[in-house]
Amino acid sequence: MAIEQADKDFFAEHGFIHVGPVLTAEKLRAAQAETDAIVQAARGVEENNEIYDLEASHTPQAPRVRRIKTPHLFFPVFEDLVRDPDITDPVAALIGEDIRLYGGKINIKAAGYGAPVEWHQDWAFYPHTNDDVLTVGILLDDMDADNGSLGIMPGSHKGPVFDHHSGGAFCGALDLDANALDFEQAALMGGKAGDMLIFHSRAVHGSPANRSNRQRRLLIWEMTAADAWPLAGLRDGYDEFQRWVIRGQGGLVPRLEDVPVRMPYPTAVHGGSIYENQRAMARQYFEHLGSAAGAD
Ligand SMILES: O=C(O)CCC(=O)C(=O)O
Repeated sequence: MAIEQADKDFFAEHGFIHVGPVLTAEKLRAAQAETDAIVQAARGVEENNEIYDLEASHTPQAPRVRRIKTPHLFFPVFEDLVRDPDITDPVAALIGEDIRLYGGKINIKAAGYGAPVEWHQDWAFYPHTNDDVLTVGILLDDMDADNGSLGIMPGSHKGPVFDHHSGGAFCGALDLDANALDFEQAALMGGKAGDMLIFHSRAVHGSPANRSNRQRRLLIWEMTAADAWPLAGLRDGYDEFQRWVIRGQGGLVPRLEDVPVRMPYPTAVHGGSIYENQRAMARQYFEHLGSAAGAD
């Protein structure tokens, strides 16, 4: 899908764009089948590990997976998709030819209970030296208001980094009492399986639990300009940082811009994933259906 100037203007103004289909039917089926197989393999898994983030109601006998972490590190189908030009071309149109993958994940909202993600800015987790930091979402299922659509606050990427702390520690979610945003204004990002969405990492976004009888799986790539360096340091070390230049060239000269920054410290009380981090937030916006006790 070619990105036109009108798309760039829309992105600059609103902080997101719906790119349209980027996966062929064959690639979509392969990604869906691999995701199903990974979820099946969670049978017997006792607790969160380097691959799985599990719903609070998960048991080894009845697996409930809420996220597959860094699928590109473990599963070739997903490593191939990281570098697929059908995916990186629209990204290059927005942030240039030199692109680094910062991270990746597959968020799974299972039918009937799949967990919400509370309102947040990705940039609050990983501020960089410049603004060319994007979140790229590839729908593995049709997504609509019923099965847990992602909502994005239009224009919020142009505003501040909001406070994502609770009780003095980072909690990965906007403090609803400190930040009076009208989330009714959020744009609901629907689409078809195989479509791609892109939003700026400072765009405020979140999504409700899945009450429908259809699962909603979203493959997410965090992509940055190769000269954007993470201000909190190289999480996985220098070699790994440079290994994930997925298009064009890396280098040793960060590009510095006057960007709003708030550091994600002290670290979250509950570590391991955004779902865990957000357990510590003072007041939740979305209803959590995921555990027998009714709290995710
Ligand atoms: O899966 C979703 O709807 C939200 C994803 C997200 O914001 C995240 O994982 O950081």
